[in-house]
Amino acid sequence: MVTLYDSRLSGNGWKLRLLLSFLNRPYTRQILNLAEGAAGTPEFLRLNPLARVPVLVLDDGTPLIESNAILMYLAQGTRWFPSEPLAATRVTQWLFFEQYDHLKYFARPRFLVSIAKQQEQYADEIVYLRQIGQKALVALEAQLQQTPFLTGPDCTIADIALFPYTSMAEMGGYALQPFPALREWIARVQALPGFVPLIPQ
Ligand SMILES: N[C@@H](CCC(=O)N[C@@H](CS)C(=O)NCC(=O)O)C(=O)O
Repeated sequence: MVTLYDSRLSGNGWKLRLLLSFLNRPYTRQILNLAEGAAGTPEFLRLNPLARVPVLVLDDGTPLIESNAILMYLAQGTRWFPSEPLAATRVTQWLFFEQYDHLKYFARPRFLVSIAKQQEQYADEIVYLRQIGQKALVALEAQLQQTPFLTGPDCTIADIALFPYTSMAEMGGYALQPFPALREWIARVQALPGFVPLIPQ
């Protein structure tokens, strides 16, 4: 069975727990306390020298890092990652978008505002991050005005990659009210069979 190294509130880990659940694939979850430096131990650094979660360790001990790469690995050969070249490229395009244009601009404000509660101390940085993140919301809304999911009628790992930090955007001070198609998409993903919340109930 695969082992997922995760933290309690990691949106990147949540991506993988969503896909594992949609695939109905059993796994063991190891929850690290990042605030206590659990990702910086010599044992963990052997799994990921970048000292970050998530890491997925395969049955034979091989560690996989980078959430979207792990999504691609797990979803290969399933309907969550189409194999036809153009469809696969459309999915991959959103995975790169998530890492370059999205992740930091949502994860960091969420952390500063709602987890570390350092909004005042980092006010300028938060304003800067939100200015860029806002463009990502506009891009997502434009696509979702046209298709129910990011690459068409079906949910793929593109949606799974973008879902966690977009759905938690308000924790970082973003307003989702002006983005109706995006809010409908969030509800659509939440309604999928096998959906799991960030914090399991
Ligand atoms: N690009 C990486 C980002 C992973 C990441 O930022 N993980 C966060 C938790 S969500 C982390 O471990 N942060 C601890 C740190 O950077 O010190 C991915 O998509 O997996």
